[in-house]
Amino acid sequence: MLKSILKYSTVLGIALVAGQAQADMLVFKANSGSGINDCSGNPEYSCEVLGPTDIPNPVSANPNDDTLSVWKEVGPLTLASDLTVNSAAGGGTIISSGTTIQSYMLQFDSPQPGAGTLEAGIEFGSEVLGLITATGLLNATDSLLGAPGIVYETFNARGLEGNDVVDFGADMFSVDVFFRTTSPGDWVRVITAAEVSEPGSLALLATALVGVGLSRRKRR
Ligand SMILES: [Ca+2]
Ligand SMILES: [Ca+2]
Repeated sequence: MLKSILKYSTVLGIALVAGQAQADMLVFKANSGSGINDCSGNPEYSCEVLGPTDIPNPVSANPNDDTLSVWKEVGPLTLASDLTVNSAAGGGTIISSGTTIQSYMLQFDSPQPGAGTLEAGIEFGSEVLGLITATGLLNATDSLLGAPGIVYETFNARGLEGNDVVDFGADMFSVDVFFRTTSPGDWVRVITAAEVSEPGSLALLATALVGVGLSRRKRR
């Protein structure tokens, strides 16, 4: 976390020196095993992790506010064929058939006149495998990777433009974004590995196994 903060301080410093609009930083924290459920950052902007019933349906250009919205889409899903992404974590643009994944949507659409900017680090509960950032590929993967029952409208400029930056975090469990948006905003689909048991469950499982071991010993 400290590393992230330092990194953002550096980025912000560079942005200020360069005389660009000040970037506002948000950090979404992962809740292991169940994706992301917490966020913090500059009060000028906010972030919201949407539950299944909170996702606007159909998903249009709205919500047009200063909120970075993130929602869980599909998973665990075992890919029946290679999935083309704009950027795969290991290089290239393919996540291999047979990989079990989870998809998320990130969406930021500022209502400001002119372009709004937002910088964020988003941490996930499992390893990030790929990013879908181009409008065409976002639209093309909605049917496979979109949240069940949600209608995704397609827009020109839905994806990222030249001023936007999105990259894999150094820890492989996070994504760093810098969005410069006008409606319909900037949308990124993040593909992670399927979530594994959360540490709490693992700890409970370990306790349970120890319990079984003890009771077996007792029987002997
Ligand atoms: Ca943009
Ligand atoms: Ca855009």
